[in-house]
Amino acid sequence: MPVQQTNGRVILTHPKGASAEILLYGATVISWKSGSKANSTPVERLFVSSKAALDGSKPVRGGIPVVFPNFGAPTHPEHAKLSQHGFARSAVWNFDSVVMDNEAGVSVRLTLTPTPDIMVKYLRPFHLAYVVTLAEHQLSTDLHVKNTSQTTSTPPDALEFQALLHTYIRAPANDVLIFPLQGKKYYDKTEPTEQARNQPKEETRAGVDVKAFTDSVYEDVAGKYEVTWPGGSIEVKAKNFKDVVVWNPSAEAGSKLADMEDGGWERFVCVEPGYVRGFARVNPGETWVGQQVLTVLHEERAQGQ
Ligand code: TA6
Repeated sequence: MPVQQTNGRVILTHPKGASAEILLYGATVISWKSGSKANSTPVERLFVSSKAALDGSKPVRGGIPVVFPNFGAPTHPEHAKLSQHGFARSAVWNFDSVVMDNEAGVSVRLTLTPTPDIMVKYLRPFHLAYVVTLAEHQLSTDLHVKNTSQTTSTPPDALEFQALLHTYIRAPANDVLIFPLQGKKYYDKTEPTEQARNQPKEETRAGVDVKAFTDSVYEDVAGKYEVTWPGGSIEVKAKNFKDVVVWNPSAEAGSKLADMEDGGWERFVCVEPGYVRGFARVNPGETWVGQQVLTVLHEERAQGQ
């Protein structure tokens, strides 16, 4: 059964053993097991803290939370009443349809439109669709943002937003390197003062590590990154997400997160494609699409291989 729905979750299974599990709460992918290249056992590729709330009581600590319409604390006047990272990751989405179901893969579409809970804090009309596609060694997640405003004003009544896929990649954080970000401008959110946090730096490292507390917002990057560690690597490809955030709280910040399992920061790196510097704009009737494609490139060889 390639697509199953059960108690607020959508489960995708691929004929060659891969699987994905999505909570309707936040449209949060909480598991992606890719077909293994080293042996026949599917391998979990995402990190979800064992202390994460999966009952809809708070955003999931792990998986792929959907961040919309604001990244971080709100800065746009229309987002003033919204919490950190916006409402999409804590709203219950609707299971809309099975988009594809064949040998190549399985794909489902979830949607979110303004609910009473959203409308008390966000007045804009919008329609979100999130298409999750599972292939044997790949997971795609596409966020469609439609401005459903009926106004015909000049200039057009644009919907201004930020969007990001907050992907927790399961990996040995101390051994991870992320390429290519060398020469890219970034903002270091671990700096102690607001002024320093807003001062751009240039990435000098060929491979970015997260051995220390890391919270870096890279602006205008190529949209294709490799997350590597001894014996494994995952490619992150992004379209329309012009920026990327690299985050690992290390013990310094991770130990302060109530829903972070002990030492959890040692087992993931967040590589988060987003549109977070400035605001994306979409005019009435138009749709903006941001895409992330995660591909397993290679992995530990099974013993003796
Ligand atoms: O994406 C990095 C970041 O913005 C960090 O600053 C940290 O706050 C992280 O997101 C987690 O945010 P959350 O609201 O899920 O605790």
